[in-house]
Amino acid sequence: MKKIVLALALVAASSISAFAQASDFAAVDTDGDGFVNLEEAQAAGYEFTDEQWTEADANGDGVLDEEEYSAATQG
Ligand SMILES: [Ca+2]
Ligand SMILES: [Ca+2]
Repeated sequence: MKKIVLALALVAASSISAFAQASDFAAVDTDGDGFVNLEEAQAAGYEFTDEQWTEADANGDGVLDEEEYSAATQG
């Protein structure tokens, strides 16, 4: 059972990175308001903890602008 879970986690991790490379800010910003909120980020396959989200949201407005998004998702 543990092996299955691990395998699924690996598949999920590899598909997330593949998607991240193929996607850009505009694609993740599905409602087109110019910001990526946590729901949009999660829908795109990113998994942010509250802590990670707070850290990524440099100006603290609760959403990521393109600059914050790039910084959070690259590297
Ligand atoms: Ca948005
Ligand atoms: Ca922000």
